[in-house]
Amino acid sequence: MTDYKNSKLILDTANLKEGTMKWRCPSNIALIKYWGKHGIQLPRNPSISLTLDQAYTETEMTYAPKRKNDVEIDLDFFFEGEKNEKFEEKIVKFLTGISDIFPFLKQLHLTIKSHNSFPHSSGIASSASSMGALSLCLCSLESDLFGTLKNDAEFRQKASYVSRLGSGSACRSIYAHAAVWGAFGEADGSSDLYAIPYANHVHEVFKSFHDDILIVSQGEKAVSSRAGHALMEENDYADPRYKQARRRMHHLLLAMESGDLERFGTITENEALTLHALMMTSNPSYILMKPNSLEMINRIRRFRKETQHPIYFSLDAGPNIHLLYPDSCRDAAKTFIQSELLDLCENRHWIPDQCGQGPLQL
Ligand code: 2P0
Repeated sequence: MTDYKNSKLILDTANLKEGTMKWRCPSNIALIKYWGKHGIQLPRNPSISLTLDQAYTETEMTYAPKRKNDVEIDLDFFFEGEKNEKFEEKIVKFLTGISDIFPFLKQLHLTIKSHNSFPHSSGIASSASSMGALSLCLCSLESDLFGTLKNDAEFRQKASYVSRLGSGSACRSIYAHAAVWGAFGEADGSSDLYAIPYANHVHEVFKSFHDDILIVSQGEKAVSSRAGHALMEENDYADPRYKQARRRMHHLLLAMESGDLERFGTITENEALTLHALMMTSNPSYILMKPNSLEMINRIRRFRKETQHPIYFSLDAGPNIHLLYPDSCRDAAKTFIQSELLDLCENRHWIPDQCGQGPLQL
């Protein structure tokens, strides 16, 4: 089993110079959903996602010798240009938890500045992009200070592993276009510990696939994903759900390999609704979709039936609708959004996005 604990990564701080690293990491949309976990973000079932492009976090990390010796992790954290104590506390906890992987973190003063390309309160999951960007900075830091992780595959695998410890879905954001996370016999090299790149196994049509995010509500979610995952432990449908996810994974991987959009879309929509059905059947039960989410779903299905355009939807753990379609439907989708969906969006707000190249070092 991969274990990244490494007590040798200790610095000679007498000769340490300041340095900075910066990464942009996009968010991702799961097609087969990760919902239910054990241990430290170990998934109950495998998942596959498309990596987005325009919805991203940029994180800059500056290091210098430690200044405060009375704390384990000496960190100043700025979010959207302002010192943010709440996030700082969370990140200190995360960094403390991974200090057996990066023991040198206890020898440094870190300044981290982070911002999102999308409004913080837009209801878009930011944990995937923010944990991805932070983990990439940490691996770059190790690489710079110790000359390790020079091989790209090795670098990304460690970044994916570390980001999973922060937020499960983040581990899939490390790779361009598509990623699989969770041990699954049909995906060679897949693991519960980190995601693997999957772009080489999917049809070209998915490399320019669109995912426009229609903002139904920007409010904070009533139940966090962390709490939602935990409720799966007592959900009566949990076991059949995990079996179903594996069956759907099998069919979706085949559909994505061959470019069968109808099969892709049917499975993707069923998965999105299953995720929300699991929330509704949790105890206590909860509902994150809004009336306008359902109205959009009805309009998307009606539009597809009338026009035969392969335009489908997905949902994250929230009320917003992800509109998924191939680049060939770009014009039809834009007209459809403007004429039928924008009036259902909060303040007519939407984020055009698409499948992208994955993280970028800046
Ligand atoms: C996913 N989601 O596969 C699923 C489906 C949202 C919908 O994983 O507790 O923030 O940090 O591992 O990754 C969102 O939950 O949860 C999520 P943690 P995370 O993308």
